[in-house]
Amino acid sequence: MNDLLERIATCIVRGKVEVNSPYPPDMHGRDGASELTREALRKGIPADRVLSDALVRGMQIIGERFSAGEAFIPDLLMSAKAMNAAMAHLEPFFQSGQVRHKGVFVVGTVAGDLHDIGKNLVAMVVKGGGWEVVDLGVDVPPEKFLKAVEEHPGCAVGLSALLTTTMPSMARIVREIKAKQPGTRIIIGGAPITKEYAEKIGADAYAPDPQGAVKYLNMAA
Ligand code: B1M
Repeated sequence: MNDLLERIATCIVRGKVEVNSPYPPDMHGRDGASELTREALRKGIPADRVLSDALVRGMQIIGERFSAGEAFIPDLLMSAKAMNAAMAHLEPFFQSGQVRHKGVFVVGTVAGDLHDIGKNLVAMVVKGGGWEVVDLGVDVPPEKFLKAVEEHPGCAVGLSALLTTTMPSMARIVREIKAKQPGTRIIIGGAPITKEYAEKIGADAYAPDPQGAVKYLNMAA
């Protein structure tokens, strides 16, 4: 593992956002996720490698610590803040520079669910894949998805869920969109989601990661 990527992952795990961040006190004055990500990109480390080997890896580690009772909600929030600061530097690297869009992709995290990092990554990579992205945010109810689908005829929809408890809300959104706009293609994803679950609730596709979402959208465009 590249030392720089390891240091970025540590900043994500510890919630060290940038050099001036006072938290965590023992990392005071040291570069944070923001500066180190910029440095990695400047040194030519590919953006997708920074994403998977440093940022996503860091979030996985803090998630495991949370499961083990060794980290708590404030720690997760600081990690999310560090992740967002780093992601801001990656965004330009995922832009395709295309002017003509392949279509509109409406994306959101389903009702009851506040996790937005995975959804933001999907939005960023799909946008880079040449799609216009309409991001509805988090905790999005069925009616808000339906309104967006009506406003963007022919769009594809992406639903993200991170909690087993919000998976039923995903099923409800799929049911309501398919009842009112049957031609709408819906792709779902998120840590607890599987291909079998997508089939069960009548979604058109499951993507394990943002690249899978782009692949499906381009195939069906
Ligand atoms: Co929460 N949380 N959380 N959390 N959190 C998890 C998901 C959890 C697995 C942690 C754990 O127990 N180990 C657990 C869920 C357990 C379960 O349901 N089985 C959990 C819990 C329990 C909770 C709370 C209930 C905790 C509490 O309050 N007691 C609470 C719920 C709040 C709510 O949503 N109503 C809660 C809150 C939070 C924070 C707000 C503190 C924070 C979120 C901050 C934010 O998003 N802005 C948070 C975090 C950070 C996590 C973990 C640690 C990290 C999630 C993350 O960002 N991962 C997470 C543990 C973990 O995942 N290891 C956890 C990085 C991200 C890049 O991955 O989102 O999976 P992910 O996205 C991936 C793929 O899944 C995929 O692409 C992405 C890139 O590869 N993908 C798609 C995602 N969406 C897609 C859509 C697609 C295609 C692919 O197509 C449309």
